[in-house]
Amino acid sequence: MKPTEIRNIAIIAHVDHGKTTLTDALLRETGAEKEGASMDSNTLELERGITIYAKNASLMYKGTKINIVDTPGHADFGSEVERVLRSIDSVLLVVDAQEGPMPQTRFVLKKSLELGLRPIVVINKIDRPAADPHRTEEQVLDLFLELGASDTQAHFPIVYAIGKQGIAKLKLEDESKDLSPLLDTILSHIPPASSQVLREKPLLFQPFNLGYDNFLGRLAVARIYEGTVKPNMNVFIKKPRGLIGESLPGQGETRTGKITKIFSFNGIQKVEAPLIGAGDIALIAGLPDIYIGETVTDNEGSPPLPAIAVDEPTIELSFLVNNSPFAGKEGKYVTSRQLREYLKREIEVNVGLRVDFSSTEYFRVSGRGELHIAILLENMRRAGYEVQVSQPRVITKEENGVLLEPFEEVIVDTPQEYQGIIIERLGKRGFVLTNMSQTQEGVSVRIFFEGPTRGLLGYRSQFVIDTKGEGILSSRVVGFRKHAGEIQKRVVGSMISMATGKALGYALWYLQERGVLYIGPGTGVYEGMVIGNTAKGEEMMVNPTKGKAFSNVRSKAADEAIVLTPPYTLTIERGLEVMTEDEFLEVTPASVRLRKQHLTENERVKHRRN
Ligand SMILES: Nc1nc2c(ncn2[C@@H]2O[C@H](COP(=O)(O)OP(=O)(O)OP(=O)(O)O)[C@@H](O)[C@H]2O)c(=O)[nH]1
Ligand SMILES: [Mg+2]
Repeated sequence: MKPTEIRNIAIIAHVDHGKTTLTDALLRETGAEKEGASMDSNTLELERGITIYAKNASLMYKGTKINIVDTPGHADFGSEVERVLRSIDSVLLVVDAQEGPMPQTRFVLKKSLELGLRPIVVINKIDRPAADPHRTEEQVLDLFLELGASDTQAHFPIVYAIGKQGIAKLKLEDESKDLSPLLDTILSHIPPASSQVLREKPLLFQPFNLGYDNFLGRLAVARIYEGTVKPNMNVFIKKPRGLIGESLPGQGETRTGKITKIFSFNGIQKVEAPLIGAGDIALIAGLPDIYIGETVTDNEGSPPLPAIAVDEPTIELSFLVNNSPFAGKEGKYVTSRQLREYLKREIEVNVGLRVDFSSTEYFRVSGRGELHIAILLENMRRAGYEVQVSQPRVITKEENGVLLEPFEEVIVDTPQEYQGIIIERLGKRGFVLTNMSQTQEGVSVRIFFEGPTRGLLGYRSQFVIDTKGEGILSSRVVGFRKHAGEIQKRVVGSMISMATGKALGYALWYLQERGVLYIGPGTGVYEGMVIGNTAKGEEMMVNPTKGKAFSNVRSKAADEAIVLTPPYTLTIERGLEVMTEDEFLEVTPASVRLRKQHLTENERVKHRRN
């Protein structure tokens, strides 16, 4: 039997521009998956409507196998995308026809161009009311040129699409009922990945992702560059050499291993295979300590492939054993050893994440942004863990005696009336306006800023309030720059419980006048727990458990007059945003609580004095 031809692509874009919807539609149209199946299969992904992990799928079209990697668009997960790009032959660069290129569009395109890939541009969502495919196209071309695209790269094919309806066309005026124009472009534009010559070489692959199977353990996801992989093969595993100027631990070292089972993708399922040849993407079991970027070969003499670069973390915080008065009540895993084991496992698959295990009191965790950390915590609590974390801080470093900190590019789309307050607030937080344009004459604007990540921490919820939920803010780290000096943030004070017990409606009704509450009636509270914030910025000791004083004459009318505003319930992300330096966020399977590090007023006073 003649092996099938293969094409390997990744689908890349800014967050929400429609990658997953388009991938799902491609799988459906070619019969690879049924109605209702989605690449966003993880529970957190389904709940949040965003892609968190890069995932593989495959489909058959006109006798050719097309492997597709759907990638996350959120900037915090940028390193997921980078790794994938090394192992595919081209990308579908999806751009929302209404929004145009956004920060993450630039980032993923830049990485693709640097790797010499020749993208196919998909102008998507052309059905949106304010879609402007021509303008978007011009902006995309400008972006290619600005990023130094070569001549061949800048002559990219364009496909217009409505991913949601499963429609693609080569010209806007074309009639189309399906995605075949896009599929045909993939076949004609992307070089075949497989060949007889490649298949006959010694085995060579490099994992770009890791998976896990309850029975088989760790799985390597890899493009087979050369040769053919089979079950029960003995292989050599080589650690990568560092990038230029970098030295990696154990670089160039070789160890041996034995592959047990191999799988390829069929739709979104993995299917066991007797052999997988060069050009295809495979899941490989049997190498328990395999890591991203290592080279696997059956030819001891072949040199390791270059390492896969991963961006540096930008924020850090401490993870501690939960020692709140409610510790151990809601979680299954609460000890330091259990936290350590979880984090050890996590850093193996979560590539943008780093953990310093050297302290006995806490684990120092660094990541690519607040969402990156929030997802980690969310996964931990769902797995039954309890943990406490400190306020996230940006990572600074010194180069040639100059203090540097991470900077971000921010793009805001907002109704025009809110531009003043946004510019003012971001200005105070160290952000400089770099560009501004009308997106709809007299109605909405797009504003570009640059400033320190530090200034952005805690700003997003303010932004939602300031724009009445109508603004869109996106950002991405552009690198480490000279420290921006002191910045002004609005300080909110904490409302601290001085009692332990259950919060009562009557007490909350009284307290809600003084600030925003994080809890509702019936919530268990302890001394030192933060139950809300105070608008004026001062700290306030309160007693949320206090009932109404008894009086001889009970007045029914007065009891019924209690009307409580719905609380601003803390999620992990909200908690990370509102917390201050002297607080911990307590995360358990059932609750997210904010607390003072020192629970009693006495201890706090003592601590402040030192
Ligand atoms: N109007 C319109 N909406 C679309 C189209 N395609 C997708 N959407 C919507 O856009 C939103 C985001 O779609 P996704 O496919 O999840 O976007 P994504 O690029 O995968 O997002 P991330 O993976 O989080 O970066 C969803 O609400 C889709 O229903 C389209 O062609 N037209
Ligand atoms: Mg997605």
